[in-house]
Amino acid sequence: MTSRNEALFAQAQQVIPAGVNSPVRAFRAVGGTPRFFARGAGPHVWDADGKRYLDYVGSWGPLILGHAHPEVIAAVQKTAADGLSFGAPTAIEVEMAELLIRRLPSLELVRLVSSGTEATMSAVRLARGFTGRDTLVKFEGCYHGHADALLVKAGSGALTFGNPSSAGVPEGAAANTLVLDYNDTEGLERAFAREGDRIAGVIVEAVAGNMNMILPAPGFLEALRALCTKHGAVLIFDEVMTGFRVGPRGAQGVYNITPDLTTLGKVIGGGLPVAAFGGRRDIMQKISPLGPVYQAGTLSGNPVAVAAGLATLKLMEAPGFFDRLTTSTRALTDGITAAAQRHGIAFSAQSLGGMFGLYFRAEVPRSYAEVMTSDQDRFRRFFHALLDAGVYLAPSAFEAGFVSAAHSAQDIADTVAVADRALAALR
Ligand code: KE4
Repeated sequence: MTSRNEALFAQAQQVIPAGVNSPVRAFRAVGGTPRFFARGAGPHVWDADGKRYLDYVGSWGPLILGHAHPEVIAAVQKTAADGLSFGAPTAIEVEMAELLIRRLPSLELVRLVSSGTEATMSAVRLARGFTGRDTLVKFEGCYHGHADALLVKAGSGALTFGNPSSAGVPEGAAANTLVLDYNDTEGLERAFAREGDRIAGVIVEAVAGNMNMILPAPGFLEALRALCTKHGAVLIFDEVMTGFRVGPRGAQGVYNITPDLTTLGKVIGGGLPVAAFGGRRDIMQKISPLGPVYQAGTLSGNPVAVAAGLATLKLMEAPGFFDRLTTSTRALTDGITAAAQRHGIAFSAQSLGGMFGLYFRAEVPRSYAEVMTSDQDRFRRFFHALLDAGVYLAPSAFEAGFVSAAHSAQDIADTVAVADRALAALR
């Protein structure tokens, strides 16, 4: 009997490329049929067949309170009843900007946009406009959305400019992007020694979450900060994923580094399209219409979306919010690691705040090269065993996972028990 998921997937592929509106949703990294979700509540989602799952994707990070939090839904309904969009300033956008600036001391001015891609694309253009330079530095394995200048893979040799990592990106759009190795401080120093006064900016995931989760090596972010300061390059922390996820002040708060610009998304929209870029006043004042760097958006700061984000961020101010989230995320990773050890499976895991990484390799990876040695076949089998048992992980060995405030200690224990049975079958 064909499941509704299979029927919907067949139908979707007739009208949407690969049946999905974002590639990772197509399950190509794990195989099988994507689940079409019909409903979410708290830590759970239900697919088109009515099957329930504990959700550890949370829409790729935004749903830090869990699905359909009553106060978030109420804020959205109330705001929507007064109109969906005006294309004109609204008070709620000011309230959101003021809250973001209160929470992140590195923000002096902030502009709201509708996606992480828009935020990073705008921040890169702003860094180039502010410095009058063209060269951009990014790191292999870090993902910053799909703007042309950021769809670039490392050049053929060390310190060579990048090549497009996607069809449709002109050579010229990649020619100014230098792709370095994440956590390679020496490589960074060599790049600045050679290109320093041509570097407009460096964009980095201060905690990487798009090559699975990789933490910055001791001294890496500090070196980045010092080199950007020395050479007048703009340091951009892409905190679309880590902002208000790994801690109350994002990765910049955990590592106590002040970037020049920060990009945000996901959590600040609470599940609706809100993202942002902001930072030093002297840089942000170059953005249109104050300055010469153009940037715009029909639905930027949309009041209904902002209402969801604002309600989410306010609910996260509850005393002990991050302590509880950190504890439950750590219980998940510690529990699965202990089970893997009992079964003699090469496995490691780590967490920071409400974000975690699971790796089918003996040691926690510290670089792109190391994470690429993970056993993808074991991950695929583990992923499907959990999916069949009602636990939904990110459908790729190279994505981070997310716990919400709605996941109870029992939910975490149940997940660990399911993982234990799945790991036993992997021996
Ligand atoms: P969006 O344009 O997808 O809103 O944000 C792009 C982006 C920028 N920066 C970071 C650090 C990000 O993680 C993302 C998007 N993350 C992926 C998950 N790995 C979104 C999921 C998807 O592409 O469907």
